[in-house]
Amino acid sequence: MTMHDTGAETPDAPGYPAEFAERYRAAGYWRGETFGQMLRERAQAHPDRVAIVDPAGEGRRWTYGELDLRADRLAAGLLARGIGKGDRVVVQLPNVAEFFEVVFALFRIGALPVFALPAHRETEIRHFCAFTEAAAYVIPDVSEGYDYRELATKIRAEVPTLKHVLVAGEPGEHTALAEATAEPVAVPDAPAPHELAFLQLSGGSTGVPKLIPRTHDDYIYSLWGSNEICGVDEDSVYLCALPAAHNFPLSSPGTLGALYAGARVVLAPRPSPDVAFPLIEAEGVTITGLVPPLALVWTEAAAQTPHDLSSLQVLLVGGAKFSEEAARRVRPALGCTLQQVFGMAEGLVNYTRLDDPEETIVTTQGRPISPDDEIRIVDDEDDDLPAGETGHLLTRGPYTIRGYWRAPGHNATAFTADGFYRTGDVVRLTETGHIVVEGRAKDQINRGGEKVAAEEIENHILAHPAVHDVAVVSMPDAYLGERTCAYVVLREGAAPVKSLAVKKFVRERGLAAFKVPDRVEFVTEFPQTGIGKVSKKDLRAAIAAQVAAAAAAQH
Ligand code: OOB
Repeated sequence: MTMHDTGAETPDAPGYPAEFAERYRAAGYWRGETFGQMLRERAQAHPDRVAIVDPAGEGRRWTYGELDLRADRLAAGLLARGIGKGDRVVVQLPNVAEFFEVVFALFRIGALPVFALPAHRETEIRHFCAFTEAAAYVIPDVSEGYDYRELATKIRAEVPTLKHVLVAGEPGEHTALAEATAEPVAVPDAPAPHELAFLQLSGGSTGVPKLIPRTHDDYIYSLWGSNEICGVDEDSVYLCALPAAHNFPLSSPGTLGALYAGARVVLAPRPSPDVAFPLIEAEGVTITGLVPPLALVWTEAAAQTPHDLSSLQVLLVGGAKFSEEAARRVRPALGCTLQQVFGMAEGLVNYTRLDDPEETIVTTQGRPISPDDEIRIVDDEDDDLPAGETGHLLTRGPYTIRGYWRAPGHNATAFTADGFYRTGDVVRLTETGHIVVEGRAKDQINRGGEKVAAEEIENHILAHPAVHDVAVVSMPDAYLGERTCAYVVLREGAAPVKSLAVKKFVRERGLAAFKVPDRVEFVTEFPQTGIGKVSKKDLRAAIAAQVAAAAAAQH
């Protein structure tokens, strides 16, 4: 048996066991394609079709032929700079056309994009660059008022492996992407389909975000599988309204699914109706994806908009639980079919089907892409529960990872011995095999689709000299679903600290703004569980009661 019979086993991450890889290939899920080849084939088949519309700046429209050539030129330039197969490159770009030029150039040479979000700041970026020993970091110049070049200067001084900073725009002291290109060359050691394509970020529940190794084979399956379920074909127009690097707009079916289909991708610089609605009208957008809070904003704004939204056929909503009440409003307000999506960057993605009865569409989070997605619903002891009961969701399948990147210790608990991923989600199955998400067992706050690992924020707050102990929990919120609340116990004798000072302290540690606690409550001790651990359940109940009482007092 050669390496090629296996999944993506590397010293850095467990791959798919050979018997599974064989099965996934035999079933036709893994097509033996890479992203580099995929783009080349589309460009050869229809060079003049528009691939990417970037309305920012001069309003660029790149054809498949142009995207393909740009990727080739940048790939050659990166190789000339010594960046090659297996090297990690942290990519932190907003929704701009260069995002695709960069990731396809990296895919082609087998370098691995590490998908940072535009909201990430010093602490996260330093970790991604240092932990992955990144060779390069790709940024915009200034976006949403933030100068990424200054951040890059700082990180570059601290991370010895980081030799290159490439800037989409004005480079300052760094290198412009446009200057980093070269005449296309034959790539010496192009990646094979079973090899890693990129590292995606985990929403996480631990101190630092974990990295998710995805292969060309497995991810491309999730793309064409999603395209079939969501009705994406070459006539589709996908609006990317969420941050492009996130797994949902990237692959469900997302921009990469759309490109796989030979469709058109339209990039929205922001997801608000004033930006997105004109784009829907102008470009004839047929499908897009939103997190629940934005879906609510859109359904409300649609009633007054002068823009013609009639081209929109499908609205995907996921990333966090979409309430039944809100789900019912989508079709009447937007005139399109709602498709709920319950997915995770680690793999498994569930969709309601376009022809599901309306009741199923509004009350469930869908069912898996693949007949070979294995679903187990278990109790705390990992024993399977009787049909219909609520429990922990474990999953294994043709596009779900078998382990995080360089995290053997964490993998031992995040996966079962036989390779099931512990999602941390608490779900039940309906008689039709649809999943209903009932809750969460992982120590995470889902802030309208943005994931906050409690432990990560706790570690930052603990660094405050006046803080003795801290517990971060979710609190209910009418708009975001959940927000974060930090319960703080101050050190004995410490001078009083204001809640604003705690928030400021966290912000100044250089974290994404969505991780700054929304509320800080000071207590003298924590409620305990029977075995003497902090009872987060009681803390959640306490803050929920406070929020409810405040809401009642307002009415
Ligand atoms: C998506 O991916 P991640 O990795 O940011 O977060 C995954 C987690 C899930 O484990 C679950 O806790 C939550 O986000 N989630 C949902 C949900 N969709 C995701 N919880 C309730 N209802 C839903 N519909 O969030 C993601 C990846 C691909 C497609 C869509 C979402």
